[in-house]
Order: sequence, then structure tokens, then C-alpha cells
Amino acid sequence: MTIRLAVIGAGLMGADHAKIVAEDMTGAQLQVICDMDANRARALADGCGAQDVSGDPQAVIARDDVDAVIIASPDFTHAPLSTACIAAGKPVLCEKPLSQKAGECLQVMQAEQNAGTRRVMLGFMRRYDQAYVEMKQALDQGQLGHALMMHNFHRNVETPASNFTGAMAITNSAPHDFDVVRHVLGCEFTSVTATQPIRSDGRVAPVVMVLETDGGQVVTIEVNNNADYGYDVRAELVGERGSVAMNNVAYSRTDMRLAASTRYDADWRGRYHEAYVRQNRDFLRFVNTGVFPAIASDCWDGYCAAIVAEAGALALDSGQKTPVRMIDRPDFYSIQKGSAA
Ligand code: ISE
Repeated sequence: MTIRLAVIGAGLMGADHAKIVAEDMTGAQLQVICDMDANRARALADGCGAQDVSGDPQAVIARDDVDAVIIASPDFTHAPLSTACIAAGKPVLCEKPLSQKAGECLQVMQAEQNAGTRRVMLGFMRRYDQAYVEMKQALDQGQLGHALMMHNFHRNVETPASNFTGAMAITNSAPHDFDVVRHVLGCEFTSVTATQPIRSDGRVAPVVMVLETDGGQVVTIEVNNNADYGYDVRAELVGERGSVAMNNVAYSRTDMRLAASTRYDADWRGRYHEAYVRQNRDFLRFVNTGVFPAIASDCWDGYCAAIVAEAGALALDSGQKTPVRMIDRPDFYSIQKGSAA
């Protein structure tokens, strides 16, 4: 059976998802591209062979000829549109974040629990990246012994907006790191401290966080949104018997003028292309089978990322070690992922 997908949002990420649906997802068809900007929707639909365009996301979600939805519209729309998908009984792959407000994540969780069936898969795609997959395997198979630390750095070439702040680095960029560390270590964060060096040019400086987990691990995360040289995300997991470090991903190396060099991607879309494809294919399997993918993030994970980000922003502002205070995981989300909804 062909699954008819709607992509809501025709910006950077919507275009990327639409291209993946068109090129890499056998068994899926692009039914509708939805965007407030009719020209942008039309251009993307024509480029990817989508059947139709729309400017009304709620109407798109309700359409009989739409089986499932990918949400890639602005962050503030993610929670209300996910809730609309739950109400319509349609599986949804929602780009991160579910919401930057933990309270709003709780509302979506409540709607999903009331509906009684898992509907929302969250687009924390790093879980599908081969480097993190191998890191998690090494830990789960016991090769590293007990996990002690995970060091992470996350560098963007430049900020998406000139008014970007350190707090935004924590609430917008760092949730990827929060999520993937929780996933790899199988832990929850209990506290966070955050600080920044001072740049000479007034642009937003890197944010450095030190977090503690309920497993007794210490995690460091550097988020540098103005790294200038390239998009660069790396991590090292240190256990009692060894460590696993992520290599910079490069398919080739150039040797010239007595030096060797490899290239960097300009942003995450190239670096994580393979991860996005794996994630989106897993979403399609979820739509077809109703079995929530074992690796994927759900609304609970979205809530956890948001609550850590809120504590991180407070920690940066106050200069104090700040506790992460979470609710207990509801039974609904404790049920093993990888089981039927
Ligand atoms: C950005 O905020 C994102 O959402 C991207 O997915 C991420 O990879 C990037 O590094 C962030 O800054």
C-alpha cells in the first residue's frame, strides 16, 4: 500500500524532508506540500512531484487522502499541529523541538495518552547516525564497562539570526545533544551548569555546559553557533574500560602542498543526510505497522529535552548549578518502544 504523506512547511527542513520522501522512501508518495507562502509550496511541490499544495495545515491534516504527516514548519507550530494529528488519528513525524516549553510538551503528551495510541515520532535524527549507533552498541554490549563521561561538541558555521543568544544556543541547538546523550547513556539529567567565554567581536560566544545524570555520569556539551570553519559535531563516550570517539565524517581527503585536508559540511543537512533517511524510513514502517520504532524519540523525549533546556537557560543566566526537575515518566511512555502501539 502506498502511504500518502503531507509535508507541512516548505522551508529548509520541509524541502529536505520532501526530497527524501521523493527519492529515498519507497512506498511513500508526496500528496500535499503545505506552506503559508503559496509560491514556496508550489516550487517545492513541482520540484519533488507532489500532487497538491495548500496553505492551511489544519485542513491538510484532516484530508482523507493524507495518511500521515511530516511537520517541518516553524518551532512554535510543532505542538499544536502534532496535537491536531493526534486528534485526526494520523501518525506524525514532527521536527524537533516538540516545543521549547516543557509545559506545552506535557499537553501534547496528555493528548496522546488520552487518545491511547502512539502517534508522534519526534525528529531527533542523530539517534540514527551510525557513529552514535556504534557508540551505544559498544556501551550496551559491555565493551566499555560502566559509562563515566560523555564529551560533546556541536558547532555551527554561524548563527541563523543576528539576535541569537547563549540561551537560544541551549534551547534551540543543544536539545539535539541532550536527546542523544540520554539515548546513548540510557540516563536522565539531574543538574546543569552553563557558562560562556567572551568573544572579541560581540557575536554570540560558545556555551559550555556540565551536566550530571541519574547514573552518576558527568556530561560536557559545548555549543558553538559561530564556529566559522564548518558544521562539526563530535562526541566521545568514556567508560571504565575504554572510550569510543566519533570521527569527523568525510568521504575523501585531499593531499596537496605538504598538507592533508578533509572538507566540512556547511550545515546539518549534509552531515546527517543518512540519519534523516533512516529516520524517515523508520517513520514509514511505523505508519505501516503501528509499531513505534525502537530507536526513535517520542513526546516524552521531547519533554525531557525541553526541561533540560529550560534548566540550562536558567543556569546560564544565574551562573549556578541548576537542578533538572522532571515529572516521572508516564506508564504510557514506559512501554517498550518497538512494541505495537
Ligand atoms: C539547529 O538548531 C538545528 O535544529 C539542527 O538540526 C542542528 O543540527 C543544528 O546544529 C542546530 O543549530
